[in-house]
Amino acid sequence: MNLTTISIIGNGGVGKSTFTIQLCYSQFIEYYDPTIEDSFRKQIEIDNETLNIEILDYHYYDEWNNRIKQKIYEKTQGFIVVYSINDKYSFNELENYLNEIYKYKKVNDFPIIIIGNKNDLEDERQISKEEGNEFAIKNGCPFYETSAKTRYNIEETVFTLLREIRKYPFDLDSNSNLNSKSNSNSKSNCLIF
Ligand SMILES: Nc1nc2c(ncn2[C@@H]2O[C@H](COP(=O)(O)OP(=O)(O)O)[C@@H](O)[C@H]2O)c(=O)[nH]1
Ligand SMILES: [Mg+2]
Repeated sequence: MNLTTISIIGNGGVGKSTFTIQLCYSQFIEYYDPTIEDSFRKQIEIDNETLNIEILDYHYYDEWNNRIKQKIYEKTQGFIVVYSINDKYSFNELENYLNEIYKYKKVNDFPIIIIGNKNDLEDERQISKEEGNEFAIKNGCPFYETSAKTRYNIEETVFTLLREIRKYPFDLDSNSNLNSKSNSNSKSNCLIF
């Protein structure tokens, strides 16, 4: 069965697990044990096609040895890179996550979507939507603000990433991305919702 593997990464507390559970089970959870490292599966109907997706929601990257990380990054076909609109620090870290992807994938372009989560917390906002959008444009990635609480833009995010993955010239045999090094044309235009 054809499986599309997506990893969700970003600082602790930005809502990665909540996002994943909202997507897969349509539930908002206040607390999810941050030590649980998990993968979730879901069938998604997109553009008249049924896709099986696997979302890897892993934690504490920094403490991992590189081999485990390498394995996970290797099988990932698209990344959701998350910050939280009420946490400037998580926004400032985005660049490191992107660089890490490019380092492990040995490419300078890959299916990545950037999301500013917790957009229901308007009163606590530290990063404007424009700042998020500008960062995404600079890095050639689609961008959404989302709320894993209200489900705002959760499915749209995943649909857009799946379309990015479909456009990307993965090597069909190995599922790697050998062809993509010089392929900067496939970078998407930025979307803001
Ligand atoms: N208000 C609000 N809270 C959220 C949202 N997403 C996550 N949270 C809360 O933020 C906290 C951390 O979320 P979690 O998914 O564990 O973060 P992770 O460490 O990135 O996996 C939890 O208390 C969640 O309920 C959101 O979109 N809005
Ligand atoms: Mg988590």
